Parts: sequence; C-alpha cells; structure tokens
Amino acid sequence: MALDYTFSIIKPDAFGSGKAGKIIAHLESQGFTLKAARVLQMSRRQAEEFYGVHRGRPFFGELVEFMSSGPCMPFIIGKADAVPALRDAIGATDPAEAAAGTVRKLYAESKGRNAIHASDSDENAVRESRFFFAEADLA
Ligand code: 3AN
Repeated sequence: MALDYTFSIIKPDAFGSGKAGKIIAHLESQGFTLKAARVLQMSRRQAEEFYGVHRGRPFFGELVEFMSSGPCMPFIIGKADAVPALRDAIGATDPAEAAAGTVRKLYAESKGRNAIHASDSDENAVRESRFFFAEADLA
C-alpha cells in the first residue's frame, strides 16, 4: 500500500522570506495534514549527506551551499498517496515550468532557489523522514 505520509523541506529562500506559514496553509487547503515539523540550519556536512544522490552533478556544490545558508523547515505531512500528491502540489523543479497554483509557481525564485523539497518515492520519504525525525514522529 502506498505511504500515507511524505517528507518535505521549506528551503532557506522561502523560510527566510517568511513564506513557511503561507506554504503550509496552501498545502492544508489541499487536504494535507501536518504531522511533524522542525526549524533548523543544516551544516554543510548534513546537506552533503542529505543530497548524497546528487554528489557529482554540476549543481551539487551550489545546492549544498544554498541548503546550509540559513534556517529551513523539514516537515512530515500526511495524505492518501502522499508522495505523488505532494510532488503534484509542489510543481516542476524549475518554477518557470511549474503549473499554475503549485507551490513553486507561487513561491519559488529559480531552479536552484526553488522554495521546497519533496521526497520522490516512498522509499526516500521514509529515509529522509528518518534523517530529521525520530520514529515516534512517524506514528
Ligand atoms: P526536485 O527537487 O524537483 O526533485 P531534483 O531532485 O532533480 O529536483 O534536484 C534536487 C535539487 O537540486 C532541486 N530541488 C534544486 O534545488 C537543485 N537543482 C536541480 N537541478 C538544478 C540546476 N540545474 N541548477 C541548480 N540547482 C538545481
């Protein structure tokens, strides 16, 4: 059965410009339910580990620099078929290509500074949730 929660991060661009509340409200209006949330600043090492699958890609250094540049808000959010539902709700990686009404269309600046991360598979949702949250937060 598909996972009924997924993992997401409001990135430093959106968190730093005060958009966290608007983004969460936007997702709640689409039937998502917030289950756990934290505010923290990632170290470079944490960002490198979290984005380890992208090591070696040309944008890896920029991504690590950006994700550790200021506070962000990792959160766990629930809905039926949560992973594809949240990927639809956030829109394409590049806000210029994101559909109308998606989080990135509404709040992202660019392909690099794109407001929000969302897990791309059930397996990664579990792995990424465990990176920032305790087992008890997933209940
Ligand atoms: P998504 O976040 O939509 O799953 P991925 O997994 O392809 O996109 O990329 C992970 C993150 O790497 C993106 N959220 C974005 O911040 C960054 N990124 C991806 N492609 C680029 C790029 N061409 N230039 C700068 N940053 C990028």
